[in-house]
Amino acid sequence: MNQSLKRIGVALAVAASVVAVPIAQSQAPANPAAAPAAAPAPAVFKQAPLPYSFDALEPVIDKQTMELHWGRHHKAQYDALNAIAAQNPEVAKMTIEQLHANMSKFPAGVRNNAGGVWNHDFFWQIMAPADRRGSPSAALLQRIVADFGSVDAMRTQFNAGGATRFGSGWVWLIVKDKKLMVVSTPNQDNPMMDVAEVRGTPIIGNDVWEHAYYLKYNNRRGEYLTNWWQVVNWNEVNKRFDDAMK
Ligand code: MN3
Repeated sequence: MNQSLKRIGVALAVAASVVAVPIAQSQAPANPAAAPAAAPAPAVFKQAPLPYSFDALEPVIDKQTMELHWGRHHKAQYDALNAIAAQNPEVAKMTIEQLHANMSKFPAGVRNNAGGVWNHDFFWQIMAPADRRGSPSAALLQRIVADFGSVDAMRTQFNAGGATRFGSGWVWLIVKDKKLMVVSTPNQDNPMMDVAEVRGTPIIGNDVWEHAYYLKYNNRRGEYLTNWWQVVNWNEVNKRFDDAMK
């Protein structure tokens, strides 16, 4: 059976269960067959596989957190964005980057889900297993020292930005006008969006939603922020820095 027939089958099964099952029952997790209901119609936006194993960032980020973060939270954002795209040709015809540049024209659902899609795609890439992490390039180090005084000072400012972000959001190291800056954004916003307070190109970013750290660190966001630097993929950060400085 091809994929579209499978999808139609799922959609029919879901439609039938929605009609047949009273609301009280449909809220109970009694019907495992209904689980694929979250799968959207034809996927315009496709989630890439995690570029390493779920336990590759242990002990800094635990396997279960990665499984839930990539497999549930990030996937749900792809599914929701695809569900919106299925109803909205304007969304379906744009890339994630084009959506970001035009975010002010779209409702909150696009902002939250396209933001979440981009943020996590980026996040997975700027972390790596131990043998692929590398170190900051000479050009990046020079820019960090010029803009912050030292790598430690940059990290301190970045960690403070993450620690003081009230509720959920992200902290970023961005390139803006060929200089580095630390900024933070609420929810799934990011500095690529036309609605961002400060716009720039992220080269490092950390997710400070509780789902990113709570299983292992509980409420200790500061400890997570400090430890997180151990898993940064400097090879990828260097590349993004070079591109942003062009
Ligand atoms: Mn997250």
